[in-house]
Amino acid sequence: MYERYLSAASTYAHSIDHLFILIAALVGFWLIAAETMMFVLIFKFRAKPGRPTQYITGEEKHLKRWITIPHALVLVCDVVIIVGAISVWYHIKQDFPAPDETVRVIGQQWAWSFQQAGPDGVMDTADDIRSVGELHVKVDTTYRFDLISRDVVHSFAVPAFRLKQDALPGRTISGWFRPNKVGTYDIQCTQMCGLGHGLMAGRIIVETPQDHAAWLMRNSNPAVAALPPAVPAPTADANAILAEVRR
Ligand SMILES: [Cu+2]
Repeated sequence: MYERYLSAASTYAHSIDHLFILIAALVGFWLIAAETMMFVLIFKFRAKPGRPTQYITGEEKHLKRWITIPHALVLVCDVVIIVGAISVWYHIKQDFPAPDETVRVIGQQWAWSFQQAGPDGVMDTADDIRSVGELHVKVDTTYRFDLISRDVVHSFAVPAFRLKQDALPGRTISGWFRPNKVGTYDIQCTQMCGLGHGLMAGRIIVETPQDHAAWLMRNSNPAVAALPPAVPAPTADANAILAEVRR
């Protein structure tokens, strides 16, 4: 339904969309019902010449029903929303499927950088691929991400995946996603993280297995792989990363 405005490119995107539609429908129904009732009563009981004002305490049984019955029905809707929300939360945030690949996501003022295994398939080895502002992933592959922050609170968001997770300094927070549609999608930081917050955008590129294998080979030159890992220092390289993002 939302895909006209925002593509859905992960396996759980539709679960989030369905939850939003459920909440909008239930809350929207009661909003329209209550507002309609209010305006009907205002119109029906407006001041008219010769009609005396009625003083109503609202304590009579037949009047109280107008409160108690909708109240009970709204509580039933609340329970439906809570059950829906918990089941989606559990599916996305608690119940991790076995990952095919792992990627490290690093937030720092003001760029996202990524580390993933090179052709050897093992993290933290010389052929790892590090990138800034651009993450390449393979379609129909379950990724586990380990999210860290080097400085302040950031929030890693991929709207097309319906993925959002805060990054907290001093903690590694894990999550997962499984892209199911080839394309290029936005990465955002959705937590005000300083002056350059608005610059902290990136792209996630979902590729076919062939394109991903080609990218992997192109970016892990054996000569580069032989060098010691070049993790950018948190502060020294911040300007270089910023310049990269602005380019
Ligand atoms: Cu940020």
